[in-house]
Amino acid sequence: MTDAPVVRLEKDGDIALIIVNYPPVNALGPGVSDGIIECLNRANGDPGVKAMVLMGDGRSFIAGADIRGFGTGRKRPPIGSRTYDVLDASPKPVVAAIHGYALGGGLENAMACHYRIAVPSAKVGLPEVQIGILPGGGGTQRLPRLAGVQVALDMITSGRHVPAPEALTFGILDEVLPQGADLRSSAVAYARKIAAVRPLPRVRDKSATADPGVFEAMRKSIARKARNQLAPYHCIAAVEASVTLPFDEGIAKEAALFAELENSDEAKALRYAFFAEREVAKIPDLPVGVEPHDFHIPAVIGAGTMGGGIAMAFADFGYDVKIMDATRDALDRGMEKIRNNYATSVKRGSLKQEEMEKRLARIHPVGGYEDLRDCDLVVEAVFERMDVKKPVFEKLDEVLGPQAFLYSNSSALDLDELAGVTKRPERVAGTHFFSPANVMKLLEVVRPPRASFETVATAMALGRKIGKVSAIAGNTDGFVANRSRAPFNSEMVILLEEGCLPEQVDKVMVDFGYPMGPFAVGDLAGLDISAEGRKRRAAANPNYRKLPIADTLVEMGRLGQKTGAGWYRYEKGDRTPHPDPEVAAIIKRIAAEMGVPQKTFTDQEILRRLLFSSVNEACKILEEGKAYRTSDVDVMWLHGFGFPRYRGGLFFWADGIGVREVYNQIAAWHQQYGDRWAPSKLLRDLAESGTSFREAKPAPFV
Ligand code: 3H9
Repeated sequence: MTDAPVVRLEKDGDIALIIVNYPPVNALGPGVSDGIIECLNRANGDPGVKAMVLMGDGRSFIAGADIRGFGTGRKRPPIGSRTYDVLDASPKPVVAAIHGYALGGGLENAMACHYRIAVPSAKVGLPEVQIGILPGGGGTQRLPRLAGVQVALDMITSGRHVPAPEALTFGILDEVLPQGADLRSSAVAYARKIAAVRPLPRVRDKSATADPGVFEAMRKSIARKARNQLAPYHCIAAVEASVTLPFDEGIAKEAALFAELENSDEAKALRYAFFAEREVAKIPDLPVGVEPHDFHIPAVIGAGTMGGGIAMAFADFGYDVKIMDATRDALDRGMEKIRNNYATSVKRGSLKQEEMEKRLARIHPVGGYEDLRDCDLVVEAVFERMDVKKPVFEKLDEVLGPQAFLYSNSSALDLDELAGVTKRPERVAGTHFFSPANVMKLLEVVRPPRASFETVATAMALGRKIGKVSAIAGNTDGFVANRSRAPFNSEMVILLEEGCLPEQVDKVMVDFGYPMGPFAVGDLAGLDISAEGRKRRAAANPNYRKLPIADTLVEMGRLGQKTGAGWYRYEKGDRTPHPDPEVAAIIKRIAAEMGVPQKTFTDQEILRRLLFSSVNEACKILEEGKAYRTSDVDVMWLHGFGFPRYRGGLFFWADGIGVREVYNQIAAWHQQYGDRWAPSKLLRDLAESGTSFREAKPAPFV
């Protein structure tokens, strides 16, 4: 850190430039708002200055309030003396000159300026809802006045980043500069052009109008997504105030609603998730100087569901990618599926036909290994069996240049064993995508013991480049995500043996915040997938807890949606799950054969049986040194399994209950159910020492 001021005043003739310099993203950290006000006052007091420009150094304009300051009791200036008020009251015009991001408090400051110009690559937005709060710097009052109520509602309840050209059409920006124009000199010229214009155009002087039905309609339209949350509704209420109240009263209403949200459980969880997502990208023991390698010609081996999805993920982010399969037939079928997937997006309106063609053209089917010679990065996604994968790796090792990286999309197999068939085990690691691979955000990067840091860092960077959240996992059966989830998957079926029904369990989990219940998800994925894994584990471990109900459904050919029946039954051409009396009868029969006593369950018992089993397993993973941080597990659950973000993640949620209570319950179930509930040592240590999951120290990564 240097002693350079976080905001400085420069002059270019009769124009003053107020420049924020608070790396890395110019958040409104300590001293920034005060600095802006001080510079503004100096410029207003300088008779040689006709107008001002507000801009940011480095990569952004202003990325918003300093999120680390929320919930800390940090004092904020009262309404009337905030930057927004001082900008409003400025007798000389101020031009906000935007590059990078103008988000949250950044855009709110820009809207309190008299003019806004931006480079074409800039993005603006009010993403506060994503951290459980609302725009508290006048955004809910100024944006509807500037861009209209509907645009304001859409932007504020979604938090999306709006590209500058679109923001121009909304009226948020006054001008988007031509490509390549220099922002600083253009802003100075713009300021000179408007310096004498009076009255000063102030957003607060405009009015916002809307049909009152708009707000109710918005509440209805977000109801499903905003389940269990307060912030999206408070956002709507605040925007409504822009229509029903004078500006100053609207600001007071916004502040009151903001105060209700700042320390809510939802805001705390979402702030935690924000920082956990940034932490997960860091490899703590990465030696200084190790950089990820760039790749130019990626390839995917296997054109099945996973391989096709992975190839789409590359193509979606602008990469040309080769794709290969064992036979021409399989490859053709894979390409057909890819085309159909894109066509579905076009039909739904989420993709333009022209964009579909561009993406398809980036996916290059190739006939054999010879065609892969020039590839520098390969993701293997063939059938999940070691004896199928090994020959593929042998062949890749033989054909590809020595610098090429070989990654496997395995979801559970021993990658060290796989690496062992090559002469480059240091260049072999896992890139475990989640299905559908072009949609799901999580990329689990698996680090087998011989993989080099370059190999792991390159996989992490690969994820980032194709829009994924990359998280590192150790080489353990099921890695981190699936291994921590596995007990949940068993427990949900064991609950059926004890008297639950799939629809009852699903309802509890949907009420908790999952987009779908776990049984409905099972039907979507196909029940044969997990049956394969169970078979493999049962063969390897005589004490493996069998799940006769799940096995029976698979034996009956009830494989899920694809066969019209699984845990639920499905009408032809419809994905709605219907509870099935036949399943209820099977459950009853098997439970009786097993002699399991039947009981009724509360929602809380169901929830805890599922999630505590995973908390315990995740603790075992940490004590074995197979994950770096508890928060990494949370990120995996958010992006791999649809865990509700406003609950932070598995461990964050469990911390809300308390380590001691979690441990006591697990210990009690250990007594009742036996070994599968044996508490992990780490969990016991945490409970005994009163340490939270967040503060837990995992064993060194191995
Ligand atoms: C707000 O404005 C409230 C107001 O309405 C009124 C209040 C009264 N604060 O994401 P990156 C850190 S709420 C603190 O990797 P990128 C981040 O943790 C705010 N820190 O970069 C990371 O640190 P580290 C509304 C922040 O280029 C580093 O910067 N604004 C903040 O991939 C780099 O971040 C938002 O919600 C912050 N506001 O993406 C915007 N922002 O290196 C939140 C970033 O130690 N920010 N950091 O891990 C973002 O969405 C992305 O950071 C951004 C850049 C898109 C800007």
